[in-house]
Amino acid sequence: MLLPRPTRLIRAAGDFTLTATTGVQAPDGIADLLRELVTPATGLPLPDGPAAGAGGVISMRTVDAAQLGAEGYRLTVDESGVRAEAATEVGLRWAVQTLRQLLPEQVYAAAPVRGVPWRLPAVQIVDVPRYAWRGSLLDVARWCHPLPFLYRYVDLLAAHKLNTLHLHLTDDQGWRFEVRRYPRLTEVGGYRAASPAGHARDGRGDGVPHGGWYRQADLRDLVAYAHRRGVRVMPEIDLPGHAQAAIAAYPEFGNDPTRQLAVRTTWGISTHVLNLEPATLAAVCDILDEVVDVFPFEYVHVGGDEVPSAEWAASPAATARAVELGLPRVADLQGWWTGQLAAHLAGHRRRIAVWDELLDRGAPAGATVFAWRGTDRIDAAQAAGLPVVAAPYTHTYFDWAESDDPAEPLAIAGTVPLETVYGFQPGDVLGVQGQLWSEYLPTPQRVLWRAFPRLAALAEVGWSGPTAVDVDGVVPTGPWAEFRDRLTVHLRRLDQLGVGYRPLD
Ligand code: TNX
Repeated sequence: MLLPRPTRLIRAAGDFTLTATTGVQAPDGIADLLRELVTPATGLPLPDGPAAGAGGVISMRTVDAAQLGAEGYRLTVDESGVRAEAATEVGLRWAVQTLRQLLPEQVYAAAPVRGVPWRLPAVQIVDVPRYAWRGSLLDVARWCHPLPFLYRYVDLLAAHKLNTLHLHLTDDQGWRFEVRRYPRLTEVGGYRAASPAGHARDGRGDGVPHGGWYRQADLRDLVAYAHRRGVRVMPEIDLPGHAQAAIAAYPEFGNDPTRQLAVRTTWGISTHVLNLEPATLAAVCDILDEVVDVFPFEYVHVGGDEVPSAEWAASPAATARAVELGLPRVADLQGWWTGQLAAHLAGHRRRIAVWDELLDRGAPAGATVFAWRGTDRIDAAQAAGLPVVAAPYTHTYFDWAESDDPAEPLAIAGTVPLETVYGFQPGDVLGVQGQLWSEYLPTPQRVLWRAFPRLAALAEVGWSGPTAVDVDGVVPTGPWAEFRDRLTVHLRRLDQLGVGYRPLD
């Protein structure tokens, strides 16, 4: 009952039970991960090396196996023990997660559970993901979720073989990334006076200040922790719109340096955007230098969604620049400006990721497009010859309600039902990503309620693809029914982890 469903699984006769004398032979990082994930609940020491007694061995190693790709693995359990092979350590990390799912669900408990035989069914698994990018966006700008929750969230991604955490670190309502060179970004931009009470369309404020931000050193530790689990962290600095917090901190970044804006206290889109002057571009490049220093991942997301161009149209400097560059519309300055960021980041050997609005404003060559405004934006990105991550709101916006039941907690909009997520067919893309914009997700509890089980369905879309196969010898009655049965079992794992997910209908 694995989730996501493996490429191939054959159930063999017999089983293997982990005991106090079961040993581990694996690269250090893999053996450590196995113990981190299995020892707390089982109490088993899983010492290095062949077992002292007759406890059998868990052997995991990298081999020359190009067909397994960057993340695939083979896993065999028989009566003598466990063998896993992969071409990379990342593949072995996913094998560890599969091993954990093969154990009784109590293995997910945080404290020792007695009286459970830690029995693994004999199986032969070959498992290779369908998509290289399997992501989850967490918006920590609208609400600054506590650092320990980010660790927990990384664990949950890894448990679903999701390999990318997209951290949306800045927005109109808050700047959460410490920048040494521009300390006011967090000192001022990290705090707002109030937030909407109820739905933003009702126009009421709660009068309660909110703020917070992450230290670079803490983010570095988070990145290292995620790395040990096979999860890459992609930072997003949303530019040049959704940047009112930055303009509140440094009015000279805005289009009217004499105007002191506040960090935005309502949701929606600010009309205030960065100016396109060389000094501001240089400052943004300085900021990005600190970003790449903290986040080693190849991709840096520079936003670009929902950028109103009215301030540029009203700015003599911006309109003159558009003319000088031969751009037909002042809005096209965004494409040019983002190209400057791409060139700067290329100097750090980084690629940029952008929201699909850039397709309409001259997306820089080589940018990876995050298609969110419907599935036709996936086609648009492909028509432009750019790599695309499928993130359409119709299938992957988990901040939307799951049903139109009036008992649903307040959501930004509705609905993205679980079955719709599972039925998503992204096509020939780099990968898929689920979005948790946090306007209406003020607490970790609410994030998890909205994330699960939809993120589990998306994990399967990203890893397994849409074809139903015969798993565990059970012939599925249909892909959805088969998934639902497996999900029911999987939810018991989430129960052990204390994840307050939305119950199935
Ligand atoms: C649009 S999706 C936004 C976000 C909001 C989200 C709410 C995207 C690239 N921009 O700023 O949080 O809608 O669903």
